[in-house]
Order: sequence, then structure tokens, then C-alpha cells
Amino acid sequence: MEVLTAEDHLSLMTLDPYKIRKDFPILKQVVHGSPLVYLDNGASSQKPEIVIAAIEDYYRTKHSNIHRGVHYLSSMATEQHEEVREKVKALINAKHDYEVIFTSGTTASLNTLASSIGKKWISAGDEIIISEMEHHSNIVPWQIVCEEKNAKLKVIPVKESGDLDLEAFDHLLNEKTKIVSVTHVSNTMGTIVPIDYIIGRAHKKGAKVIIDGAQAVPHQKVDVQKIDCDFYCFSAHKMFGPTGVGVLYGKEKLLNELPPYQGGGNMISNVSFEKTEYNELPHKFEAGTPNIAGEIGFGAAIDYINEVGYENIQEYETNLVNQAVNALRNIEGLRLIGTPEERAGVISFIIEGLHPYDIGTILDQQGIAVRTGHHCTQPLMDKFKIQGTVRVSFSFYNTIEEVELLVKGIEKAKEMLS
Ligand code: 7TS
Repeated sequence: MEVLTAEDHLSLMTLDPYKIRKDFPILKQVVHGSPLVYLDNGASSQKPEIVIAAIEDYYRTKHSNIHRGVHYLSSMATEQHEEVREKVKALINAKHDYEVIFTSGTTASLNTLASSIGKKWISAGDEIIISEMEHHSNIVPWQIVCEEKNAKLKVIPVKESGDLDLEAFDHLLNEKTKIVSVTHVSNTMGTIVPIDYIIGRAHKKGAKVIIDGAQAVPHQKVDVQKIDCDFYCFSAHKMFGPTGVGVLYGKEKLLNELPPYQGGGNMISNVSFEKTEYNELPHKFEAGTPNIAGEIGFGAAIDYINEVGYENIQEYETNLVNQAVNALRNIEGLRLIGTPEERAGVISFIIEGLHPYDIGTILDQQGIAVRTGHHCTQPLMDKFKIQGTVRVSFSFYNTIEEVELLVKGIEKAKEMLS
């Protein structure tokens, strides 16, 4: 199997998706008699050989539980695991490695925050602001907090274009606002949210800002110090790493203020029945045995992203997605859901008179993997008065030929269904 080396990647002036594709074994598959066209990267991206190999190597030669052993394997596993924390720190430019908390994914990161913040910072009458385009995992945890604390959930509306209504946001903000929690990139429309504006305004009112970066980190360089968010959450599996691994970044001072989410091993420094003292960061928020193999695989995924380079990724994907938007616009009866000012990786559409599920099924018969439904953004579907969409979501291994196959596939679906 041909695997690209770091040197190969560095020698690329701009990104060559055909070369990249050789690193992803799954992309060679034939599905229902056609070559796989994988356009469901927003749900989860595929894994390059070096990620698969890192996990295998870990289980074959290094596995042991971390943090608790003096023996050779345990020290090696601990060392490798902590190296990944360093890699995440560098990837997002956190100030300290202990500001990087490993979780099982964005959902777990957001629930950890909602639970700890709810206990410590939210009282009756306080307000929490989210947006109308949030994934359910950035809605429901805050509803739970508001119910428990008698606080109020406020929602930034989405404009017809799929952009956030920033004027409305300004009106929602006030001295009672304790938390603003918004997505960086919409998983349904691809909208890139102007988080700099949101963070600046929220901080002026003394509110803390949480950014759900699940759909952003796979596509663009994120610098948490530069954007000055208080917390940032993302999942490894959407950025070429394994499932079951995520990150909760938080500013040191704030993480130290917050109470732990779960109790158990590793998160303590001393336990007695009279009083337990909690461990320092990051361990305070990492109770129990983590997903060691997954985190080591995540480290390889970060290496891979760095080899390809965010600049190349962004340049290539922006071009590909623009071409896809233009091609889809030419299909009669197709309506784009969201035409935001800035878009990353994702396009949603409906076709008048056809059910998204039926379109998805016919595309699948042609080997084309898309997602249909509400994409865990039901309030956004309500806003557009639709049941669901067909969503295509790209990665840098997708090609312009695949966009052409998608367009042909949609035309065929239209023919068959009408
Ligand atoms: N936030 C956003 C913006 C997401 O897109 C997702 C997953 C999550 C949070 C939750 O991430 P998880 O890794 O904890 O599941 N989004 C999708 C999707 O669009 N289709 O499948 C999962």
C-alpha cells in the first residue's frame, strides 16, 4: 500500500487530492457497483493509513493504562498520550498543554461545560445565549441548565441567507447574559459564523463565550488565543482521527474556577471519606481511563493535517465547494438551504416535490454517500419550514469529478422520482 510520507506532502505546492486519496484505504471501495463518492464528511471524515497504523501499533506494542504505573509499558503509553496533548495545544495555539482536556467528543465537551458552569456560574434569572443554527448538542445541555437553575435561554435568529442576525444578537446581550455558546461553522449550511464579533461583544458585557468548533477545525486553522474565546470544543473523528475522542479547551483561570464534571480515578489528588481534594488541570476533568488508543490515533491525525497544511486545505476546499455550489445552482428545482457570506465544507439543499430521503437513497445506489434529514438541527429546519435537507459535506480528498458525479446522480434521482 502506497502511503505518502511527510516529504511527499511538503513537496506539494498545492494540494493534489488524487495523491491524498491514496492515503485513505476506504476510499478505494466500490459501493453498489460504483466507486465510493464519500460526501458525508460533516458527519465523520475517513481515516488515513497513518491513523489506522498508529492505533494498531499502540495495541500491538505499547498498551497499558496510563498515569498509574511505574513499569515500562505504562510510562511509554503515558508519554505518548501526553505528547498528543502537546500536539493539540500547538494545533489550536493554546497557552498551556493543561488547558487541553480530552473528552469523548464535542457532545461530551459541551455537556461537561454546561454541567460545571450550571453549578458554578448560573443562578435564577441569568441568561444564556445560543443560536438558531446550533447542533442539538449545543442546545439541549443548556436547556437542562436553564430548567435546573430557572435561567433563561435566548436564541440568536438566523437570516434567510443562513447567516446569523448580528443586530438581533446585540439586542439579546445584556448584563444578565452569563454565557454565549455558538457554533463556529454550521453543520447544516456551512455558514462560517463571525465569532470574533460575537466574542468581542459578549466579553464587553462580561459574558463567557463557548465555541462549538466541531465543523471548523477540520477545515481551517483555529487560534484560540487570537480569537480569545473562553472555551472551544471539537471532535477527533471529524478531522481524520478516531471516534470517541474530543477536546475541551478552556482558559486556565476559568477551568480552575469550575467544579469537576465527573468523579473517579485520576481526577483526585487525595481521597478520604471526610474530604476529597481534586487533582490539578487537566486531570480534574479527566476522570477514569481515557480512550488512550483513540487519543494516540488522534495525534497521528494532527500530524497528517499538519503535513497537508491548513493553508492548502482551505485553498483547495474553498475552490471545490464554490464549484459545487455553482454546479448545484444549475439544477432545475433545486433550492439551496443557506447561501451564507462565508461557507466551509457543507452544502444543504432540497428539491421541490421530492423527499430528501428518497434523493439520498438513489444517490446511495450510485455509490454516493450524502446525509439526509434534520442533521440534529431541528429548530433550524423549523425556521426554514422544512422537514430536512440533503447535505453534501466535503473534505480535501474529494475531487471535482465527484462533484460532477453528484450532479449527474441528482439529475438521475429527479428523473426516477418525478
Ligand atoms: N456540534 C456540531 C456543529 C456538529 O456538527 C456535531 C456533529 C456535534 C456538535 C456533535 O459532535 P459529536 O462528535 O459529539 O457527535 N455533527 C454531526 C452531523 O452533522 N452529522 O452527524 C454528526
